[in-house]
Amino acid sequence: MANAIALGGHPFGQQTHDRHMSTPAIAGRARIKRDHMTNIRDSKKALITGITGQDGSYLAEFLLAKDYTVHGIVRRSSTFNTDRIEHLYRDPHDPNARLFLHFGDLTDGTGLREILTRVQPDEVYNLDAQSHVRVSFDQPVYTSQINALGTINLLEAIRDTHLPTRFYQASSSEMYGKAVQTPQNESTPFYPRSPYACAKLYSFWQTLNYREAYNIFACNGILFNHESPRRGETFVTRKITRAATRIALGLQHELFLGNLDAKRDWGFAGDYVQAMWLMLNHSTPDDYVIATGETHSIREFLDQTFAILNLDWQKYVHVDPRYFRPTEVDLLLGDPSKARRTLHWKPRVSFKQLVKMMVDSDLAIANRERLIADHEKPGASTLIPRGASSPD
Ligand code: NAP
Ligand code: G4F
Repeated sequence: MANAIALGGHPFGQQTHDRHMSTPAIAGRARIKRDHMTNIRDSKKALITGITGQDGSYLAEFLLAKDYTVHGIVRRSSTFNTDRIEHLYRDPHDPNARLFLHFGDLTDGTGLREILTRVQPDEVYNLDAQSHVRVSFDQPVYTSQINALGTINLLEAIRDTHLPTRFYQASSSEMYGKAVQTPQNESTPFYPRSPYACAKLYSFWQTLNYREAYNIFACNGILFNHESPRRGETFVTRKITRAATRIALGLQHELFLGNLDAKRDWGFAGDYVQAMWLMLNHSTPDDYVIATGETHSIREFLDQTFAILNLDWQKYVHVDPRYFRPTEVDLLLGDPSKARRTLHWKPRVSFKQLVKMMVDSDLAIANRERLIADHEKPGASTLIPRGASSPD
């Protein structure tokens, strides 16, 4: 259910100069507003790029619960792209508003400088990306512009503005690619296997270099795959839970996937955003692997998902080579001991709980779709094709 979120303008919305402060009720309200503005001034400020994505939405939630004022960069689009943060947003005129959005794009360095100068954040979380590995083979230049040059645009803006802001870079386990060692930790050499991973590697080293060259408090979180009910629908986990629940309700009959033998270390996104914050709030900047320390194949994910629904996935799943990647990452398994030791971080949600959480959420969505289908055409075919032409 998308609707309009107002963006831009002054980050704190309208100011509180009220010509009618003399009436007690309004004076009271003005005092509340003033108190709120004082609170806002005293609270820490975070700026999140990619706030409309899976991680951005969980991180915004997490920081708001910690009393931060949160600013997010949203790219302009002709349709609404703010669904995942709808529940957090309040009109900027609301005295309790603590989430503020700004139009911007990581390819626009001038715009980034302007936002940084206006917001003066204590912490910057760089989460935006063309985040789909398969798509990066089709759009390697675009992917590099966002995932590599976008980061340097942001780091340069921080350097130019001389802000003492702390910087988090969303690095990825994809950088291990054709892993030369298992499990992978902070010392494992990188071997990227996609335009996505090559671009992320560029940003990893730039982040580290800005830390060493300019003394910026900059950290890389090398995050292994993390999922949730808010995961984009073309990543394999969500593609499976969406399809399985729709199959269970007769809305779909088949599911086409690529390589079923790949293995991933899957955690819950809500747990992983806490690690991002812990990195920026530690005494020294550093790079950390964030993972569960368990790996599972796509087949195992299918087993778990379809078992919850009392279905046999072999009856519905077909392999379609169009989903194969020119170069695949066969096995990822992270060793998060450094994060456990130094940041006292550990994942809370198990693999089984994660799958159940995603199935429950998608079942609720499928039930709503079922109701609509029955209401619109009682007795007619209930098949609603989804993503038939999706390349990923
Ligand atoms: P996601 O759901 O795909 O979100 C990506 C975000 O980036 C969205 O808000 C998107 O905006 C924004 N974006 C894309 N291009 C942009 C541009 N040119 N300018 C401004 N914003 C742009 O990804 P995620 O799963 O939350 O991942 C967050 C970050 O962590 C990404 O950098 C990803 O590469 C990295 N990462 C993810 C995982 C994982 O397993 N999830 C693991 C390791 C690293 P729209 O909403 O408008 O599309
Ligand atoms: O869900 P995936 O698309 O995630 P992938 O490629 O591991 O990338 C995700 O995790 C990275 C961290 O390691 C992030 F940096 C990145 O931004 C993203 O969030 O694919 C997982 C595996 C792959 O081996 C893929 O080949 O699932 C396999 N797979 C099999 N069939 C499929 C499909 N993947 C997708 N997306 N769609 C399929 O039909």
